[in-house]
Amino acid sequence: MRLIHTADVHLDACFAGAGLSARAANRRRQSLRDVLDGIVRRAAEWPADALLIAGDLFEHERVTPDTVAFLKGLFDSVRPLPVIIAPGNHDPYVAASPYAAESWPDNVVIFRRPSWESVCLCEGRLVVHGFAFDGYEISSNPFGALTLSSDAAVHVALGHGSERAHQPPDGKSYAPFDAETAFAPSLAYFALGHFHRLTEIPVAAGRWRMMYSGAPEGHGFDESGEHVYLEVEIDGPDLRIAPVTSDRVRYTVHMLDVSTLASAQDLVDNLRRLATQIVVPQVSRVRLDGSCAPSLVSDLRAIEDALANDFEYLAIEDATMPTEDFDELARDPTSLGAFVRRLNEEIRDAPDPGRQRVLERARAIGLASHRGHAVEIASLHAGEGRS
Ligand SMILES: [Mn+2]
Repeated sequence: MRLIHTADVHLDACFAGAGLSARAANRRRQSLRDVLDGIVRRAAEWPADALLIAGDLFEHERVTPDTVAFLKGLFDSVRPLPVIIAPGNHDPYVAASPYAAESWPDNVVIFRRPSWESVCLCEGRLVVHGFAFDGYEISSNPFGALTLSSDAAVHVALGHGSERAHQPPDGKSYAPFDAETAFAPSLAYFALGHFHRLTEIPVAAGRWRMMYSGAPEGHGFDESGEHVYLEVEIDGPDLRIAPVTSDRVRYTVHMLDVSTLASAQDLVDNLRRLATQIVVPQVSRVRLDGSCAPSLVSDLRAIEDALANDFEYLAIEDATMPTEDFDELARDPTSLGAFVRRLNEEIRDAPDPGRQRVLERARAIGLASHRGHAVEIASLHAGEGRS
């Protein structure tokens, strides 16, 4: 028996949280459609015996009529492949949901209640058990209440919820459950949605497995790295699960020390190398640190524009410290110029490297204090002391 398991596509997601521009968000929403399209086509070509979608296919509050038309057309195009949907907390089965209000192709099965229902497929050789969120909070939690008949069929469960031991500490839990209580004898596979990263929930010895496929493409910088869907093969007592890369865009966060770069061209070259590190286009946040000439980072928006073809989206954050031209400052016809000139001479004539470091710090602190910047005296002692 072959299954494809995906979840948490979040069609029509907003992307405001990732700080993207309206243009970038439009491109990201299209990418989510393209990713789902690829998974559904793969299910038809492999071919899978069923496509399982474990909730959060779209966002109820934002889903457009056109996205509903897209889904209907997509699912219709792979008939008679069964498409089984267990609505989650973002796409609950409520009266106003397109799940309830629209008619769907006859190969689409949508669970409607917060209690277990079953659908028999493949002339009764495959039974998929699932439930639906009936609101943003589920009215009754069905985990632990699954009972199966013991017969020759392959039994698979499909649902959306938070396994307690793997719940991210800052996340709100929905339909919480413990892995062991979710088990039912003769269950082969539990296809879960809600956690956006691929996660296997370890279960006690037996021939069943419990997986979160994760979202097939990330939705923000907190979902960086590769995303997949799962190809599951159940062959008698054998169960094989293959994660397949599905994301067409990947969120990445980089740090780049600019201290050794001579010009903005070096910065561009370094950013281009980051862009080619992985094969899929990146939605990247790059933080620059170290020290450099102010001219190197004076127009980062221009660099973002210049690299529009290298990155899906690029946001450069400047955390650099400016390096100073002390010879230039020494020519300044002010008391600051006189101060720098004097320190430059003392540094040049310093009797040893230790004394030279102290004088360099004194010059940096004097300059910072002249400009009204906060001066961290502790760093003077820390740098000098024990050498
Ligand atoms: Mn989700």
